[in-house]
Amino acid sequence: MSVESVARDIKEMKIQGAVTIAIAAEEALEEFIKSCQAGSRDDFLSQLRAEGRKLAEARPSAIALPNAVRAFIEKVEAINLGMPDLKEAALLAGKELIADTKDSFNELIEKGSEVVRDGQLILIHCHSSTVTGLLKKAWDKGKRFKVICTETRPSKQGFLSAKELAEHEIPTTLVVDSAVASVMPGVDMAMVGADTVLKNGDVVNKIGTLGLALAAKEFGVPMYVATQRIKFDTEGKGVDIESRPAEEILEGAELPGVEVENLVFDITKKVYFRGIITEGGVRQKW
Ligand code: RI2
Repeated sequence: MSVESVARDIKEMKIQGAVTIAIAAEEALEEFIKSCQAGSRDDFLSQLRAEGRKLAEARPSAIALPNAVRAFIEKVEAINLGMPDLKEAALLAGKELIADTKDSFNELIEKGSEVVRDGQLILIHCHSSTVTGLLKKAWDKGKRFKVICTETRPSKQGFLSAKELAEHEIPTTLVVDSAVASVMPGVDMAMVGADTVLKNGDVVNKIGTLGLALAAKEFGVPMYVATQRIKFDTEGKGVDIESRPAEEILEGAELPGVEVENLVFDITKKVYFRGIITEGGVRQKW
């Protein structure tokens, strides 16, 4: 897919999940390189940077996107060749990066699956391919547990999680977001993905994560975040907390005189998490 199509699909939530959008961006840059007709190294690199910028800004709260674009461009800039050899070498470098991103996902779900215990009731939020991947891996290893998915208004990404887990034959219950505190006393572990891990360790994730964390703390339920290191804000630049169109909440309803605020992400302090799960393993406590 072209850079424009991928950037549009990310903005319109047709491509969602922080690591999925990072991989989609890397693949879009690969496609761009294939079709690029630049005649000189400088022209090639400046076109690649311009395409990268279009992708990097598509989901402001997910730092994996600019991180993936930057990693891609830095890899290509480090190749000391002119055209046309640079194009071939850049394609190889891009393939390597895509493979690395996918490998880190697989390593994470393998290591993270060890956190899951037999008999647990696990509460998850939104759709994190990392969390659902980790749970499916634990199930495949023979662990038996149940999952509660929040609906995750307004885009209802929790439906995706529930469907995916049920298709894997994992016993799954869907609840509305406002039921989180009510179901929490029966939960053994809460787990969420991340859009960005800020330099101070706080976690940017789908709206509702903060409320879930507060409820988990109140009821003494351990909460984990599962995230690839590509989502770390290593430079400390921070991210914008994205607001999306009111229509996502209103769904055609008319409420004259009512201001609608569709905040999409929130920030949860690191102290709310029992541990962080990355491709490096499980780190209990911060
Ligand atoms: P993976 C999603 O947001 C959710 O907030 C989810 O927790 C996070 O991405 C991580 O997803 P969005 O980017 O990378 O779809 O684990 O809006 O798939």
